[in-house]
Amino acid sequence: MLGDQLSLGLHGLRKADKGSDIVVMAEVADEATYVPHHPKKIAFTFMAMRRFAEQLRALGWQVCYSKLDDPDNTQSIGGELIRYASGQATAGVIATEPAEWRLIDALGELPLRVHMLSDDRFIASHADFETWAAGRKQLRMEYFYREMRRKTGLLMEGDTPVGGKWNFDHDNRKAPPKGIAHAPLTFAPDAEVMALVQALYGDNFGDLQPFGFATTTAEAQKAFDHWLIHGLPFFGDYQDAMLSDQPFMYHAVIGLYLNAGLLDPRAVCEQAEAVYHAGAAPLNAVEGFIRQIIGWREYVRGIYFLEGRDYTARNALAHTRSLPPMFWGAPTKMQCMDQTIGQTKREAYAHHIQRLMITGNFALLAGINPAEVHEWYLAVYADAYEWVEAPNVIGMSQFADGGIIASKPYISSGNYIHKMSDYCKSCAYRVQDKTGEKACPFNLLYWDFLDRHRDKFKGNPRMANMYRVWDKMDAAKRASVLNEAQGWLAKLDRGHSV
Ligand code: FAD
Ligand code: DLZ
Ligand code: SF4
Repeated sequence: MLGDQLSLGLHGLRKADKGSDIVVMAEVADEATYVPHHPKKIAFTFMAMRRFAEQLRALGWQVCYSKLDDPDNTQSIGGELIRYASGQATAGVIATEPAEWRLIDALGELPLRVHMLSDDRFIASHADFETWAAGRKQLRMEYFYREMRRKTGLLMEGDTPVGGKWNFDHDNRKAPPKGIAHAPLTFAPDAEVMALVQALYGDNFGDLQPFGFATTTAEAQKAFDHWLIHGLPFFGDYQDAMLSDQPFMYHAVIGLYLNAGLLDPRAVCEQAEAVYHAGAAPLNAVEGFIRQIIGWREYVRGIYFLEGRDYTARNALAHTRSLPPMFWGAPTKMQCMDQTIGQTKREAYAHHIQRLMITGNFALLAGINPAEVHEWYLAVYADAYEWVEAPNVIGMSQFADGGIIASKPYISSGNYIHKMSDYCKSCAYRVQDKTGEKACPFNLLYWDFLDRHRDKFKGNPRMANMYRVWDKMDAAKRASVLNEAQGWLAKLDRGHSV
């Protein structure tokens, strides 16, 4: 059982026999170092694995558990399976399909008989997604989502969606509120794991202390119950809003629990639906939340497996700039980037709009190599696993898949950031300046991006308006925008603090 398979209902456990099978769980350097994970993410994984192993033992399972610093640990999943198998003269391995190509391939190459079972914690199987995708020109999430609503019956009245509409996103773009209360519940960490992670991975980007994530299903459920009361009612309205020093806004902060297996996607949706039926949260909030899980989460998994192993290497816009040091905490004068990266370092968390419209938007506009962007996102968030991170980064955020997920690039000038946040108020740059020394870099880079990629996007009807505005601009102004953008990027490349 892998570190993201911590579910008592896991397919592999259901098929195993308590009397004769042994559960193998292993903390290994291979998994802890395939990217420089945030120390909070490694600590969360090891604590949750250890507590899950205890739970299994209490239920009567025999568990072979490798701690990272066990002297005999071979430091790879395959190595540990072989080591335990040789001690037991076993016939083979029962595995639940790993969520990532790298480990699927590693298990396939083992000199052991591996019986691979589907991961049926997801609502759509690989076959379901392939059937849905077959013959479609465009794989739009919205249509997939409707199928998932029908399949689960969530927020349905017979064949029709509750409230008469499938999607209430239109109501979910309110500017940030004043003062905000929701913060996730926190829990006590395991001291032994904290010391281990500090000693081995304390130099990775990210603060290990203070650590407050839930590490069992019971704790994660408590955190979620708390959010259902205090966060869900406002989740829809302020889903896209950002405020300085408010890292969580009204978001659920459950991605890490769902992805590790501590919470079940259907169950959390059913609980949110019950809150709606009890009249304690509005439909736009509850529909929005359910859509993220049975829509987006299932959809990106479908795309990851449909598109295959080379997906993470795609670079449709041929972007080659290196990821600037500010992503690893070097100072920046851009308040929006400073806030988003700062909280990422502290919390191993940023919410969706920060990931998409601040750091992602910046990387795309600046033409950063998507492979480097992908590695960064995979490393820094506690909920990051390749199957969900890569489609969001390579596809949705960087348009590096050429438009499989996004019908147009998610780009914006400073104006959008100003509308949705309070960041610009305390920034060294001026969001209203389009050119000049203090011009917001997002303003310069936005036009530079559109101009650079005109051939690619000029025919896209959803972008026609952007090009019309650009083309109407005075020629001298356009030249100075492009000139200043180049100057700004040159400073970035020279390692200046920008
Ligand atoms: P909430 O906003 O409260 O939403 C509830 C749940 O819905 C999330 O926990 C998540 O399970 C699901 N969800 C919401 N949006 C998405 C989405 N676009 N794709 C898949 N599931 C979604 N999510 C990850 O789980 N792991 C990642 O590594 C990851 N990387 C991302 C990178 C980029 C560039 C972008 C734009 C998005 C990424 N997401 C990722 C999606 C989303 O941002 C996170 O799931 C969300 O921010 C997690 O915080 P939360 O639990 O508070 O979510
Ligand atoms: C993320 C992670 C980390 C940091 N460490 C381990 C580990 O030591 N052992 C393990 O089984 N799983 C770990 N994981 C989760 C795996 O990397 C995850 O299962 C794969 O990336 C597949 O999604
Ligand atoms: Fe970000 Fe520009 Fe606003 Fe500064 S002015 S916070 S760089 S959008």
